[in-house]
Amino acid sequence: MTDQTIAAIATAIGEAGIGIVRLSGSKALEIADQIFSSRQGLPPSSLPGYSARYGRVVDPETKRTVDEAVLLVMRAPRSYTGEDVVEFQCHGGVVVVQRILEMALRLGARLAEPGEFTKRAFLNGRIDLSQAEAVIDVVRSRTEASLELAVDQLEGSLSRRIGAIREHLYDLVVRVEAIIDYPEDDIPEMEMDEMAEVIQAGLAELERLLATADQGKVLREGLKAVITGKPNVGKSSLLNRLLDEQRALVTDIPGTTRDIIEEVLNLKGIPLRLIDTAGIRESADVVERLGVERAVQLWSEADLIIHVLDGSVPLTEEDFQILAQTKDKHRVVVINKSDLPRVWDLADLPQADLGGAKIVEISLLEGELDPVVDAILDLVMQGVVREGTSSQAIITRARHKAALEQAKGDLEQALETLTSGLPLDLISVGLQGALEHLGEITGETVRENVIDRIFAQFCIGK
Ligand SMILES: Nc1nc2c(ncn2[C@@H]2O[C@H](COP(=O)(O)OP(=O)(O)OP(=O)(O)O)[C@@H](O)[C@H]2O)c(=O)[nH]1
Ligand SMILES: [Mg+2]
Repeated sequence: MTDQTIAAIATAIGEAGIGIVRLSGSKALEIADQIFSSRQGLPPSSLPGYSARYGRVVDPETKRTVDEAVLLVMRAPRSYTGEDVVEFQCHGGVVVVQRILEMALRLGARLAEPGEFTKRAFLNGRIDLSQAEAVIDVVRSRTEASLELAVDQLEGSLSRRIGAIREHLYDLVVRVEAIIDYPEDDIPEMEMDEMAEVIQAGLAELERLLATADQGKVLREGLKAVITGKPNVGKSSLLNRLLDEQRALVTDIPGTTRDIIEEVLNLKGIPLRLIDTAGIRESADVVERLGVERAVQLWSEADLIIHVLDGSVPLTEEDFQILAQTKDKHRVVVINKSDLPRVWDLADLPQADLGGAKIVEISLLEGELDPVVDAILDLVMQGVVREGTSSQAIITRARHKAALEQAKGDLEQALETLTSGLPLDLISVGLQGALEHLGEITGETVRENVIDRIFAQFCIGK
């Protein structure tokens, strides 16, 4: 464990009501003593944990006051990181927080890495790894549903579920090892049945958790909805209408949108990552061609494709191509410009390429948007968000899903070994494997580089 004291600006840089500089480590109070002078003249190091004092931050070199501030003191081990922590709450200005940080660094602290405060909380056993991951999910939540999920996980909903499975498996390992140690005793039939039951129960629990993974991913990361279609059909108009703002340029010149435009929309609690793209066509223009290439690439990454067609102009090869190439995707087909005379109808579309697409006809210029929103929600609800959120743990991360799948494989192997009467050592190997993989979720058995990667996603000061 490191005894370096770290410091960082914990609030967003910019003008604000207050700005916070945070220090954590054995020297935090000593540093505070040198730069903070409280109204009553008590040095911070004399204060008990969980106290706040009003005073001035003074540069020890120039003796000049940098700002007025409130100092918070939290003492080890009862602090966020488990170490001594002090926070300077000063006026929120870019220079003020910067100056306080610089003084702390000058006096022996080092600049914190992204997520290092939370990493210390994990390393000091204040929270487990799944809870640390939830911290960043709370910060990044875009909708109430994703926030609720993150807070549940932060409070240990997943940790408890995983912990319970591990406990049962651990008991089983102990039993198996005991039998291996006394091989002369015959294993009673009942014992075997009981062991199989424990493994089966573990498997069922893993399956229950895994079944929530699709829903969890959508709630945490949002659903990637790509708006596509040939030029000038109204893709950018759709984006603007959904966002209720003039986000993308709309003109009657085909080929207006060239770059990818991405915005997040909260659709009844589900974060929808809406992506407007260049209209699909062969183009001699290099910039436009790059835009089209990126648009086509996005089809494969999309959770949902919104294909816009123009009902007022004849169908073209591009329309057919897009329909054919996106037919394996969840799709909403929007037939736009219903305020103008229609020159083709549904029967003209290749039925084989329509698949399960939801088809809506609207006018983005003057019609209601509800049919499109309902169609998107319909797909989302039936496809991914089956049960709605509940207080039970939901798997939100690919990392957790992968670990659960591996644990499941291990348990299946253990069960097979047991039922086919193979040596008990092999069962033990399977059980140990499952324990290890489950431990990766909570962090008991995780590798250093995985930990580093997780905390690297955090912001500095968290
Ligand atoms: N009459 C009518 N015009 C529409 C409707 N929706 C969009 N438009 C017009 O169609 C033109 C193209 O709209 P955009 O939203 O820019 O189309 P786009 O698909 O993004 O076009 P590109 O970016 O060039 O691929 C604009 O002049 C819009 O005002 C509609 O429902 N009815
Ligand atoms: Mg456009």
